[in-house]
Amino acid sequence: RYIESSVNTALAAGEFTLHLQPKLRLKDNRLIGAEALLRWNSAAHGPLSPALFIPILERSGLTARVSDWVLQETARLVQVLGSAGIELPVAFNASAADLRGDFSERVRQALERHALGPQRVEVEVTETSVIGDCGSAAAALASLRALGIAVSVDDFGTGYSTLAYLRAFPLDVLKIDRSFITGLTDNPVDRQIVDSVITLARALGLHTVAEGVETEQQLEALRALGCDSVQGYLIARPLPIEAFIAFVRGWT
Ligand code: G
Ligand code: G
Ligand code: MN
Ligand code: NA
Repeated sequence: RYIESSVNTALAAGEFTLHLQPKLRLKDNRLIGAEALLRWNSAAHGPLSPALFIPILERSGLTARVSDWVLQETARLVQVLGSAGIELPVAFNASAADLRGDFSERVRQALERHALGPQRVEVEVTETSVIGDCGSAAAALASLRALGIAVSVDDFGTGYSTLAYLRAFPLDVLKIDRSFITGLTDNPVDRQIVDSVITLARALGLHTVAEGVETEQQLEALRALGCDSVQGYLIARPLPIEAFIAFVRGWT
């Protein structure tokens, strides 16, 4: 309850920020984009994890203002990156409630307002976020893609109906959940799952991103399995914009 009442205050006080975590393409070792991850540095409670407060906001129907802020802030950060000579696309996370209504129109307007082409932002949706609302979620994703905006399915393999989602939703990128990457190098079952997911994604023409890559061994195993890109602490943690710019400049 306290969280609910403090959202508006927090937005006004600038307690929300987006940190950027880079994605690395394995075939040429180039950075291909970033994921924007929400941080709430609460004056009253210290840093709060989105894993904690997003579900609370969703349950109380309070996501709209925060989601709108995330969209505008993503567009602003893309502009800041552009001014620093960095043309990488930035993906933001969209939750279930975001996909209802005129989502693609709001994204289009944000791009227009910041004079950005559709290739500069991407949308990550979790499987669970579209459960129960297949028709309208699919329509929202289809109109995003019609605008030229790439759509990723996040946390792949953790929801239910995983495979049905690949059939129901128009997608560009499949992000393999971190829980499968953790066991990749010493659990044969995890390795087989990751192998199969990559093979499946390829057959469907989807780009694969492995999440939560923390070790060199995991990265090499993913390379051997034909994964396209990786994201995780091995490359970089989610970084404030200035640190992200410095990281990109230092990347060779
Ligand atoms: O960065 P971190 O591991 O704390 O994120 C925890 C969870 O919060 C992840 O599942 C992530 O997808 C989600 N998340 C992070 N930023 C956002 C956001 O801006 N919007 C939504 N809806 N979820 C987010
Ligand atoms: O659900 P989603 O994939 O959007 O959540 C990403 C979350 O995972 C973020 O909270 C981010 O901080 C976290 N994260 C990113 N890279 C790593 C990593 O290498 N290891 C761990 N444990 N968490 C990570
Ligand atoms: Mn994500
Ligand atoms: Na994820």
